[in-house]
Amino acid sequence: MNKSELQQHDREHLLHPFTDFCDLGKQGTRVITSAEGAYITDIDGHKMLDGMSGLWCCNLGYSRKEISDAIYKQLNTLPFYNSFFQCTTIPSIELADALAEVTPAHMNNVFFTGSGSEANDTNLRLIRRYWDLNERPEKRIVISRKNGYHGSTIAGASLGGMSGMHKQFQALDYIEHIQQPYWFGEGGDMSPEEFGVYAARCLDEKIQELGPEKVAAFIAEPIQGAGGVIIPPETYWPEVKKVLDQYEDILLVMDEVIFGFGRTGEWFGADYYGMQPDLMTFAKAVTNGYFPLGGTMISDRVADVVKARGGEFTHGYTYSAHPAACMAGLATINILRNEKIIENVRDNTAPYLAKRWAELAEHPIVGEARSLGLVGALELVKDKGSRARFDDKCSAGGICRDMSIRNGLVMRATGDTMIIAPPLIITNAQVDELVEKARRALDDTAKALA
Ligand code: PXG
Repeated sequence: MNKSELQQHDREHLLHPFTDFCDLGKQGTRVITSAEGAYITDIDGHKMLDGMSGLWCCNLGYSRKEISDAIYKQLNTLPFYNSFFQCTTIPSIELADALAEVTPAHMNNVFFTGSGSEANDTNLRLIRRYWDLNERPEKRIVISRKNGYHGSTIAGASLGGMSGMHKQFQALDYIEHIQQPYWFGEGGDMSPEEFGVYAARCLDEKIQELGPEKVAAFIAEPIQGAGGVIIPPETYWPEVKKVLDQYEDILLVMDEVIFGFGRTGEWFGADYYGMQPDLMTFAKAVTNGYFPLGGTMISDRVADVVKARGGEFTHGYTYSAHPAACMAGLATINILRNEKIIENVRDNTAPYLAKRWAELAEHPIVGEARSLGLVGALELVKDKGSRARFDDKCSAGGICRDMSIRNGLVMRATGDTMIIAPPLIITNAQVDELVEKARRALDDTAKALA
């Protein structure tokens, strides 16, 4: 099939995620056909620097044969066996071991799933099981944040605080959403430090309002990814820690689906912020995006209860601990360790990106340029002083995304916030390329909006 035939068949038979089907039908899909290192190429031969690592997952880029070979070899040895009914497979045991080593010291058990959404469903099941076994059945409510993202199953979307999603389904009634730590958008006249404390105190306020005896857990991404790379003010996580320490019996779930496996320059966001979560969701980069796998890491505190007290945990998925997925995970962790990828992000690429990305703040339509580790965001504004946007429809973001792709850089728009999360293997020369292409996209956007 040629390009227009492919687009026609795509239109006729394929429903895409998070997509306006009418719009897509009119524009036609971009057909991506190959990829190498940090670059993807479409069917017209247009090569682009992938500033989004696929979908926040191909952290080692697209050319890691060690990972695809590991999958292939496993598929030819034992392509599938389940981990139900007292069965196990060697890759799943080895990956569980490796995860216990690379995750925080107090986390030594894993429950495997097929995705991040499923892992958050698993978290809800584990939280309930934990409090039931502790004879605290009244602890049912999970607190989450507005504009957080925790997946697209009913549980994941209920935990998430995306208003557009909530309009299209009926959310679980035991989840409560609080203020997000988005200083640029919602901080008003407060300093970032004041606002960080304020947003964390909203957790305490909500706990008090609901009654601490009813609150089972608080779930949050270390940094919001899909919500627009919202890097909390430095005061936020220390204050959240203070709030939770005050109660002791509210579980902390950190959703590391985007920030796990090195994106901050530490193995996990929890390491970066010095937090000790009770449960930690992962997916995406655990297999470098080459094979679907997710899971939740379980702290000893929770594992000691759910494992030791007995009784069946009536939960699991066919593809929990899929052997080929586990081999992909092992190969990924081996590369991260052997090539000191995360150390290089921390000591080299992240500081370099921080310096170069900050230069974009001087651009006339940029109200803020922020970055941490290997993520970055640009807030597009009409007026820097008042932070006023161009319009209510977020057209600036859409234009800038299209201009960026035309200039050979995949940069995403969430509303009028432009975001990047390039592969961890990006070189400093490629960071220069990324910043220059982003700058050109900003120039073109400013011209188009003028
Ligand atoms: N938690 C977080 C923090 C995520 O970012 C999930 C859970 C769900 O994972 P699965 O594997 O079920 O998709 C995610 C996924 C975007 C975008 O537009 C982000 C995600 C997925 C799709 C699109 O940035 N994150």
